[in-house]
Amino acid sequence: MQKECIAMLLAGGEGSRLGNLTKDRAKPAVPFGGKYRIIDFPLSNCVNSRIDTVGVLTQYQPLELNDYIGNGQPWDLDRNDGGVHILPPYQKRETSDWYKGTANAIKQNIPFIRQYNPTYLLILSGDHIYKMDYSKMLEYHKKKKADCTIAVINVPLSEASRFGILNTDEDGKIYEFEEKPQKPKSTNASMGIYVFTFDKLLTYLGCEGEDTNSANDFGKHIIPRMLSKGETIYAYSFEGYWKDVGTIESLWESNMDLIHLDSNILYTNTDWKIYARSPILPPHYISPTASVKNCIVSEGCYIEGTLEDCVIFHGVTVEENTLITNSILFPGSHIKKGSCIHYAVIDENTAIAENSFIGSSANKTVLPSKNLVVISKDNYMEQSKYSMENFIIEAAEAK
Ligand code: ADQ
Ligand code: ADP
Repeated sequence: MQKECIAMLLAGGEGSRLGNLTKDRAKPAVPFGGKYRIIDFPLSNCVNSRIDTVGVLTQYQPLELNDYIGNGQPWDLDRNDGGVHILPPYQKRETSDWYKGTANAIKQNIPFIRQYNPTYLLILSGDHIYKMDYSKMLEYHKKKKADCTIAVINVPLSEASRFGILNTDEDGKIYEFEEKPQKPKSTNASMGIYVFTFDKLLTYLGCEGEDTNSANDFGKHIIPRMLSKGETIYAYSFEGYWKDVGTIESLWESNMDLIHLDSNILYTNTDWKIYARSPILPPHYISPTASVKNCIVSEGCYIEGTLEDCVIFHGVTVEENTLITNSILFPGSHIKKGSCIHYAVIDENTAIAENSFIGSSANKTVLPSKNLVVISKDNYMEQSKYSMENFIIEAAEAK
């Protein structure tokens, strides 16, 4: 079987900065945007870009992610010829090894890739929210006769040291790349999305005589080494919405972006569909006692209280005399009578007791990033346990 290009989706990072939300699920399996999981975005982008073969590299807490992806049917990736394949690190018996980094994870799965004999390999991250046509990036890579092409976006200088930062000549050819520099020399940031000419990548993964020990990571090792050896690396500029949702703050912000018209990607460009595995639930019900403003409310919800600026996932119950603002309620959470919740993320199947007060002040001038509260999965919060002080402690632990 020969495919021109297949995708490898890196879904195995620990995601420690998402705190309790990734305690027992991998980062790409974290719920997002009312009915999705983060991984729906790159998987849907693949299908929409006509890339029909995707290897998903898992590592930490893969169970929920595996269950979610299943046979790939929601993304139309349940195929005999290609489709989606979950690749855990213990697959190969003899050289079974924990992935040592992003490039090492690819290297350990070369036998999988070779089955398709691809000319090009697309490498994706499992923790980004965006809509992107990878086929255009691939065309650009071919046109430039590049060895590697990196998708690049402009970021604020204050955030640049979180990214791989690069400089290009007028034609877009990269001559300088630094992974997470302390003093960034530009605001052109790598999105961690790469197209490689596969044969060339093999050389640098240490498969053909190269020293292997320092080839574990794309940003730290592979890209700098290719540049130093004079390989042709191009920047592919991306201008749409893109967010790395690796922290609680960025995850919260990206959810909130969905309820603000200028930054919304769900209700714009709707031809570019984002697919998800959805539960079969009745439509949401809003009672006469309820007030709902500027919210996403998903199926199977039962709302009797007041909601403002919230993202509410499926199967959530909000009882009467409640006030919930600037918050995200994950599937199956249940907010009981008389409770107030502000600037919080309530994880799956969490019941909040009557008359609880959760989160920081409802005063919108308070900076949410300092005060976001995360209430962990499958909890039943007793009112007494949660004084205001406790919330602040929980928020600090979540970071
Ligand atoms: P980071 O996101 O910090 O920077 P990294 O932690 O290597 O890079 O993770 C990249 C992706 O791979 C994530 O989705 C992560 O979950 C996953 N991953 C990490 N280790 C893995 C492993 N061992 N097995 C499987 N998956 C793994 C990268 C680039 C920067 C760029 C940013 C953009 O290195 O140059 O600016 O992405 O977000
Ligand atoms: P975080 O939110 O903690 O930065 P990421 O998903 O971005 O989470 O990845 C966590 C870090 O752990 C990354 O630097 C990644 O390379 C590293 N990592 C992932 N798997 C392993 C492993 N098996 N051994 C060592 N480091 C790993």
